[in-house]
Amino acid sequence: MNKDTICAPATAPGGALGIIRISGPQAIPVADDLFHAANGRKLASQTGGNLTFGTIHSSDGETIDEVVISLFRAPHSYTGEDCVEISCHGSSYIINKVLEELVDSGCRMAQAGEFTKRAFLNGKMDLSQAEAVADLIASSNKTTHQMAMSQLRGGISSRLSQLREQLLKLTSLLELELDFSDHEDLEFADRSELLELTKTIDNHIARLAHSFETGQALKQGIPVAIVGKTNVGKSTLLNALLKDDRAIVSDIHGTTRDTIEETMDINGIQFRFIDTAGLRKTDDEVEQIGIERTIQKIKQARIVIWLLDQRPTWSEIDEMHELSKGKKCIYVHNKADLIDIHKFNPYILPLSMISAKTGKGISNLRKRIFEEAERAGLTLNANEIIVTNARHYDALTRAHSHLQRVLDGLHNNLSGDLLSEDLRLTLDTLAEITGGQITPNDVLENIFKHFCVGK
Ligand SMILES: Nc1nc2c(ncn2[C@@H]2O[C@H](COP(=O)(O)OP(=O)(O)OP(=O)(O)O)[C@@H](O)[C@H]2O)c(=O)[nH]1
Ligand SMILES: [Mg+2]
Repeated sequence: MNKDTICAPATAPGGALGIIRISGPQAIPVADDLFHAANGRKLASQTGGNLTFGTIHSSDGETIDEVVISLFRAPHSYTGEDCVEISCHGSSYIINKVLEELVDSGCRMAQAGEFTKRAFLNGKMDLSQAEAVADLIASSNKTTHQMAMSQLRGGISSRLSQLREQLLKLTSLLELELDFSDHEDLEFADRSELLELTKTIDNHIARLAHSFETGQALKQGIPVAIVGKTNVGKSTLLNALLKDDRAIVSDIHGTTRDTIEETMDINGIQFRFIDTAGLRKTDDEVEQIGIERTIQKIKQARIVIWLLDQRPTWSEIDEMHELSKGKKCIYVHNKADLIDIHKFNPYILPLSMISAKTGKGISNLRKRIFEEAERAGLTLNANEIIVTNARHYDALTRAHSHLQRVLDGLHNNLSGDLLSEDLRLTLDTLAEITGGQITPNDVLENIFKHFCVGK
């Protein structure tokens, strides 16, 4: 348990209101020292969940502000400790003055994340939920909000606890084999059964680890590269998609030298549009570096918009396919305003017509980009767990490799004690994600819970 009482501003400066948070054993008496309740009652005499209006005073008698105090009593608070939240006016003078008084009365300024750290240490949430709090605060669109909310509500934790149950079952089966191997009348689980169970668990872990790539794309914006020859209107298209004059547009071939990235929401999903240097043969060294970057960006993209302004040759079509193999591609013909559509000879590629300059076809293109993201599995399903945190991904990858060793061991008919060791490592590694601890007692309990010895 923490003995310190900590305090910190909980709101960003500049708003109409500011909230100062205090947590710890002295939170209530310290607040009582500064606060004069309008109803004359001390906070110490009140139950948790109460709001009290009054004034805050400095030790030298200055009235600092009129405030509302929210009182939370342990364990029914965010941190699990006694907590006080002072809602005052958002002036940085007021907030600093109140904090100064609190520190003079024995509080310590909280470190970054310390309230949430205490919530974890006091068992109010597990580690992955604590991390979700930071993600929730950072969320800027529907998807990142939804992912953080799912994690905060224990989405990952409950999936991990299902996997843990299955791993414990597997461990129990193996330990049973070890403990009673000299009892010839006892039957043990078939090794092929163990193999099947291990494979199922491993698939789940691998799938979770794999979802990290999607999680990253959703968090940072799904990368969409806009590529094509010079002067086809890539920068004009970027500007049209963003509804902003972001990139330089000119009729000089090779205007864009470096890549330009900008994010934008479509239907609550964040996309990262990347304008690139036009593809052409050039002796210009700088332009050549730009073109190499374009090729890199195609590789990193999930969706590639191939922009054209004239009919491509067969070899150009082959080249486009080759460069963007494995990507979701959208072929778009730009400068539709210059074409007489009745005389236009459509080409082999399935194609959208737009005019980046006049805006024609852009909203359809946006729709199409969203559909491609859906097709690539980059939109959220209600029950899907997506890993967005690198620490979780790291633990899942390590758990997967421990379990691979168990699988190899089962294939090679290794003894149960060697397999148990890797299983334990898998369990411990997964437990790192939620910050839980596995004790050998769990294994024992599980043996007697699931099996009846002597049957
Ligand atoms: N008529 C017409 N002109 C367009 C359209 N889109 C772009 N342009 C013009 O085409 C020229 C090239 O546009 P950019 O957007 O700079 O082309 P880019 O593909 O980025 O060119 P680079 O950066 O050199 O590779 C400019 O003069 C634009 O105004 C369009 O839809 N219709
Ligand atoms: Mg350009």
